[in-house]
Amino acid sequence: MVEWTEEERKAIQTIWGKMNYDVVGPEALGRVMFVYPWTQRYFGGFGTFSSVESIMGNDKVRAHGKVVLHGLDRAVQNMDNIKETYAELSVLHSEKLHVDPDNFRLLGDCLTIVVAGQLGSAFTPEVQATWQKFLRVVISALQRQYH
Ligand code: HNI
Repeated sequence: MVEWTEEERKAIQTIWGKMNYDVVGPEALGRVMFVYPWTQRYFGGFGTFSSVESIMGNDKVRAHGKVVLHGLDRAVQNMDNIKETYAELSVLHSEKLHVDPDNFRLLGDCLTIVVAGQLGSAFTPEVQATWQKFLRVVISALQRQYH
C-alpha cells in the first residue's frame, strides 16, 4: 500500500481546493489530443479535429475533460485505496475502450503542465513532488487491468 505523510495529504487537498475544473480538465485533454495526435482516435465520435482550435474549442472534448478531472476526485477522496477505487475504470479503459496504457502518462504530463500554470508560484518543488507521486499511483491503478 502507498504511504502518505500528513504534508503530502495536505498538499493534495490544497491543490484540489484550488482546482478550476472548467479550465484544467478541458485544457489538459485538449493538449494531449493536439500534442499527441494519435490519442484523437479514441474520440472519433466527438467530431473532426483539423486544427488546435477545433480541438481546444470542441464542446465534447471540453465536457469530457471535466469528466476525466472529476474522475480524479475519487483518488483524492480515497488516497489509501486508489487501486481498488479505479478497478472498474481500469477494466473500462482496457477492455472496452482499448486505450493504450501509455496514454495515461501522456495525459498526466499535460495535467501537470496545466496545473502548474494555474498554481504559479504555489506549485513549489515540494508540491510538485507530491503531485507526481499522486499521479504515479493513479496511473498505475488505471494500468492494473493491462498487466
Ligand atoms: Ni478516460 C471515459 C477517467 C485517461 C479515453 N474516462 C472516461 C470516464 C472517466 C474517465 C471517469 C467516464 C467513464 C464512464 O462513463 O463510466 N480517463 C479517466 C481518468 C484518466 C483517463 C481519471 C487518467 C487520468 N481516458 C484517458 C486517456 C484516454 C481516455 C488517456 C485516451 C487517450 N476515457 C476515454 C474515452 C472514454 C473515457 C474514449 C469514453 C468517452 C465517451 O464518452 O465516449
